Amino acid sequence: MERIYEISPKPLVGIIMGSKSDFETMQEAMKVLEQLEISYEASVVSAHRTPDKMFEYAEAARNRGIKVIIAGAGGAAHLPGMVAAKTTLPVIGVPVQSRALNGLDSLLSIVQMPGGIPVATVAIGKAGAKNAGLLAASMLSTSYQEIAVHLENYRKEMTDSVLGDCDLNE
Ligand code: RP5
Repeated sequence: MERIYEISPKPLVGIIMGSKSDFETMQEAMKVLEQLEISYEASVVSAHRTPDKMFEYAEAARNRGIKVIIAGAGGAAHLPGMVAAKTTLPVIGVPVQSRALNGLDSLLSIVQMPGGIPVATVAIGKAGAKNAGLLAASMLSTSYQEIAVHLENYRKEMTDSVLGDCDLNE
């Protein structure tokens, strides 16, 4: 498996994406995990181009200590759903904004899962990737108190910053 980025020997979050071309989008998830001091790894794993690696990744993830998988893909975006089919870890799907159909194809490919195999699907593009990182943090915060504290602080800083922008009369 091509490993393109890893910040911890024991990552809690596994970020996978269908192509290197998804990196710019998926970086938003990485940035927020770094801000919250959550260990992660990131790799390119393609449902269509490297299907065996996809299955190996999904099957091994839980035993390697991964708690949440964030999977981003564009177009015929089968990666999140197929990974979810091979693991009972929570899978968050990020629809990458495709060139041909602006990401609507990615969104529908990821969100319309059959009953029985859930994928928590976020918005198309960078906002979705950022929220995928935050959602992974929320999931982890139920078991890791320090992550709950970091999330509270993140939310407070965001609120304070928006409140600071509210008075346009100054
Ligand atoms: C998908 O096809 C990838 O997730 C990517 O979003 C899209 C295009 O891939 P490239 O042709 O840029 O490698 O599998």
